[in-house]
Amino acid sequence: MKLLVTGFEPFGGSLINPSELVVQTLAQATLPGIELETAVLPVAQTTGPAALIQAVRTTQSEAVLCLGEAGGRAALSVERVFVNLMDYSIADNSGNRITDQPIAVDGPAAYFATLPVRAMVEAIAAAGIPAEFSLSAGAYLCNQVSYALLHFLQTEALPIPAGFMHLPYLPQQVANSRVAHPSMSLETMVQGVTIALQIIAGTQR
Ligand code: PCA
Repeated sequence: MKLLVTGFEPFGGSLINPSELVVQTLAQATLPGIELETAVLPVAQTTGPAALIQAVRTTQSEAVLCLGEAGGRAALSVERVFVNLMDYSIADNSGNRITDQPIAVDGPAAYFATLPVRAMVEAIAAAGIPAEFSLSAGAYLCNQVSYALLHFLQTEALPIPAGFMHLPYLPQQVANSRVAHPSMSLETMVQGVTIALQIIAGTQR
């Protein structure tokens, strides 16, 4: 099965984004039964969603798992729902800070993820890796690209399961912080995302 997994470039003044490192690591991996396509998306209002949809079109992937950083979360966080709202709390990497705007003017209020989210969370947790559901992907780029992708797939009537997983900070992102933020090692994140991909592809043993 051909799967597309995407991450994001660093944003908000940070020099690293765990999702980019996870995607770069997975790009070197061999997963039996899975043909992995990868992309790293810009954290930008117009080019972020456009790059994702372009990657889906050009790779002709059969399912899509997008990844992004959610600093402060303690577990691999499988998003269930994406709302039709851009309400950025910080500017994107192009310097735009959009507030109170819909993503698609004529779109529905929200889309649910179409990946097997329960099986993903349960399989990751069963492997001893912290995993959880999340009912909000925020109102920034992670929510936006996911909503835009699901809206595109719905509009084009493409039966491609798609969804999003937020990742905690890496240890090196919090090591010198005065606040005690949770973190997870790159190796553990890669292991958890690999399990999610195996669930999506139906190749988990
Ligand atoms: N996290 C941001 C955007 C890019 C990323 O990795 C978010 O949660 O919206």
